[in-house]
Amino acid sequence: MKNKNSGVNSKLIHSGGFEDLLGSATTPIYQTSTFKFKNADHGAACFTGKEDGYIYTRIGNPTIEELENAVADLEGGFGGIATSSGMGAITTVYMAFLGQGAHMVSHNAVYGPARGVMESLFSKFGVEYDYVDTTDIENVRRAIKPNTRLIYTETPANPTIGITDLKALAKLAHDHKIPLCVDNTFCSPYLQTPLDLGADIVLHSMTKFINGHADIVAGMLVAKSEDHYKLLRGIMANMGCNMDPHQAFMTRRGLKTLGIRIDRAQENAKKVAVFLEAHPKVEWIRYPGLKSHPQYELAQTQMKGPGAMLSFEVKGGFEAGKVMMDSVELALLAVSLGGIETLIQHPASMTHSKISREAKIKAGITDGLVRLSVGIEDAEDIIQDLDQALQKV
Ligand code: LCS
Repeated sequence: MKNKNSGVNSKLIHSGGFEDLLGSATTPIYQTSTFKFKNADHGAACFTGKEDGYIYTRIGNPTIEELENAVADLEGGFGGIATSSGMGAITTVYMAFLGQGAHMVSHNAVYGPARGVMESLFSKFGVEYDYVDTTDIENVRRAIKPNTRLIYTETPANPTIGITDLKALAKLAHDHKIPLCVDNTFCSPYLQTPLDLGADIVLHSMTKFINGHADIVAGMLVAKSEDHYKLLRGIMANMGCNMDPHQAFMTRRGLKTLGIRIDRAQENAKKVAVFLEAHPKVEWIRYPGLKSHPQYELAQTQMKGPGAMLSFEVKGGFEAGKVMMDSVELALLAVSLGGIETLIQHPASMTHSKISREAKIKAGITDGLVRLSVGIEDAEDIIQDLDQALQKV
């Protein structure tokens, strides 16, 4: 964008920097696997990096690049690396910083497969790890070892909605010369910009709020430094977890309405949270916009709003929660989150089922925890739906 001081909603629409020769208002879908060189010298120069030019879509593509530039601009980073999925972004980060004998400290309440892939796959290659509650920075301090090469967290965390102090965590990481990667999926850059708080890499499952329409799976990494950007881009391209041009077009389209979607979902979530907190059949609720949230004060300063994700437990635990989930009519009983439709799911048996029960309990993922992603329907209808489902309990 020409005006670097533009507001976030203007950036959502106009960032990316693509100027179409024919004047197309949207970035065209460059549905091609490869690109013609001007001549042999040009081809060789593209490969050495002496000249700019597209080579092959796994390495780079204009439609994908426009999305990468837009998200990097919103996050305030050097550059973005789009991936086939959020998991593609996670495995790229692990591959970039961890190898034989290296150690990672991560949050104990991260998206289930982010932990599962470490425990079942990376451990086979001699990578060590500790999962601790990063909402208490002292736990991270105690877990750091001489061979720690990556600190990784999610805030708010999936599914406990725990909030980690990113400024404090970045300081600790940098005191030990360790990079910090933050999964910003639950907020999106509309509500939180971790690089501004000291993180080195931001990660997204763009499947969620950024695309927002439950029709695309996609991921993104944004690096603050050029060195990290180059490292991550090379690994993404070599692992082949690149985005597809059509996927990029769809995600870029979703990104344009991120602001108005989050504003609306968040307003709904605030009303739903107040309703659930007062409901006699609800045992507890975690929502960053409620004073009852343990990190309420931190949320006020670190996030631009409390977002649209919450978790709660129905009195009577899992059995009661199950009755409720089976009784919703408007909300969809489905995994994923951050879309226009309200989604309800049970992390212990669904998104986090591959983690041992002991580890789940330690992380606060109780058997009765139900996660709600509040959509943009009418708030009254969402509340009425949850109310009728709770009455069946
Ligand atoms: N990070 C977070 C915080 C997530 O919630 C997810 C997916 C991922 C990364 C992975 O992204 P993906 O590869 O799916 O694009 N979370 C899901 C969830 O909570 N339900 O279904 C998927």
